[in-house]
Amino acid sequence: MTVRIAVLGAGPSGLAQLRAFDAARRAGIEVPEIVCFEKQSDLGGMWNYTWRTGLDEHGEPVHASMYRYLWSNGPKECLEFADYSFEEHFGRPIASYPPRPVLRDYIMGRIERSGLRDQIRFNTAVHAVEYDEQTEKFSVTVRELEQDRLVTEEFDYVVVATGHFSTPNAPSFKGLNQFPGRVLHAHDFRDACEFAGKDLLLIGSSYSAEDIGTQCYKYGAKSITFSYRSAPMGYEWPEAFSERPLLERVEGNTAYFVDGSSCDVDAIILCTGYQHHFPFLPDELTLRTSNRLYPKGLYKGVFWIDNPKLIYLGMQDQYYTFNMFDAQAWLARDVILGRITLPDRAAMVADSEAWFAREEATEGVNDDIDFQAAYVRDLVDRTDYPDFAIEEVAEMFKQWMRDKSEGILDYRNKSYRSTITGTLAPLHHTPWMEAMDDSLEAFLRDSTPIEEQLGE
Ligand code: FAD
Ligand code: NA7
Repeated sequence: MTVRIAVLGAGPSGLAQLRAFDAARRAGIEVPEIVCFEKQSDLGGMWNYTWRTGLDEHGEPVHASMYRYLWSNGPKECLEFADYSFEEHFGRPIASYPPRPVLRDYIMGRIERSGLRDQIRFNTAVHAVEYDEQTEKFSVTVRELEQDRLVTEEFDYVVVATGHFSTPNAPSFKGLNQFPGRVLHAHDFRDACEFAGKDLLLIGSSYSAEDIGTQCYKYGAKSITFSYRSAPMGYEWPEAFSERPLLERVEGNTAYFVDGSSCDVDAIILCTGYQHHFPFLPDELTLRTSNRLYPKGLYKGVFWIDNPKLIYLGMQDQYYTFNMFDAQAWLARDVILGRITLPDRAAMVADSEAWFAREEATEGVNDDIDFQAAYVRDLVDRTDYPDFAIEEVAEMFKQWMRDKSEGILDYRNKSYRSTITGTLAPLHHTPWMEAMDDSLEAFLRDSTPIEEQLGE
């Protein structure tokens, strides 16, 4: 009987799993049958843009949290696939901070060139996964959205790659029901132009708050007030920005903060993060975690210890992204192929707890970066995923943090050197604050293909 694997989700993590098996197949190894279920109509996961919010045309929750004019918030050199460089994809060196459509093109390109699209069933939402102890198989029930019918199939392994930045964590605050302006979560934010000329209040002090705040300012918002629960971001903000402690209540359009200060605002955006949410999984298979670098219950951050035939990809908080998902997928592949044997349960628990404790002991962002680098190194050293300069990338992340401290509106104008090709990225033709067009065509304008550079 052929071994069957269900991959849930065709975002960067699920696609990494397809690519990992394809690499083995190309090396002459017999690989199992893989079916990837994706509820969207295309691959790319979070990197697909849609105007939709709430429920989609089939009544499924809209996955997208990305918005118009989103540019990479870290250097592309830190997320570059070790087996497929940006230069290979675009045929030219490109600047370090591409907008969303450029990164989407890159993610999709690797899959299209490998011809793996056929393994994905689009418009197919996973609704239930069950495990039968007797047969040792999973039954996966999906809704084929266009036909509106439920279908159940059996699999030996399930890879959960459904992402964890889609289901909002949306706390409430006193007075929001009466607030006269718009209140939304970052998940539903789509177009900064909507807020031109407005005074905005953003709750939260992490990536979404920082990026949506700076973006709204770029597209004409009058003022941005951030409200933090634990600590301010602490950047040297231009005059239109301010940071205040936690929102206490809203009366009319006046926001009151716990330090007694107040300000008038036109709209409120909850940038309060996301929940790990797996409504299709039974209790005993569900990962429950906050957004952290080492979620509990997973061996090597991937295998569900209570049933390692269930694999989770990309469930960590992320400095490393695409290349970390690859490293995870290659390890999952090798365990499924029997090239690597998992240790017994006690050893998996001990290993996972040691990593968890190590994360608990980190102090500050540089430690966190080193922690994730060590984790990725641990994965990469176990498989034939092309080794890449993981520790050099960690230093790049630290430089990125310093660049942000020096200029939160300017850091995207910097250049980094690819550890894969050795190329120093060219400067972009337009500083980020003035680059209003986020299309692929606008981004690639003025860049020179490699053949022309070589005079061919
Ligand atoms: P996702 O990309 O979320 O893909 C999950 C897939 O699973 C989706 O296609 C979804 O439709 C599908 N799915 C979900 N539920 C079901 C179901 N029940 N049935 C079938 N299919 C399902 N990372 C960076 O590296 N750089 C950045 O600049 C960056 N910016 C970001 C900005 C925002 C606003 C957000 C939200 C995230 C950002 N990220 C960034 C992180 C980003 O999430 C990762 O880069 C990456 O998309 C994670 O890949 P994934 O495959 O794990 O999850
Ligand atoms: P994060 O990084 O998980 O951050 C969530 C933020 O929300 C963080 O500042 C939290 O404060 C804050 N938060 C959470 N709950 C509350 C409540 N109840 N009240 C006030 N503040 C709260 O999520 P992001 O959306 O910023 O980033 C996720 C991804 O999206 C990331 O990869 C980006 O690239 C895009 P805390 O600091 O915990 O006190």
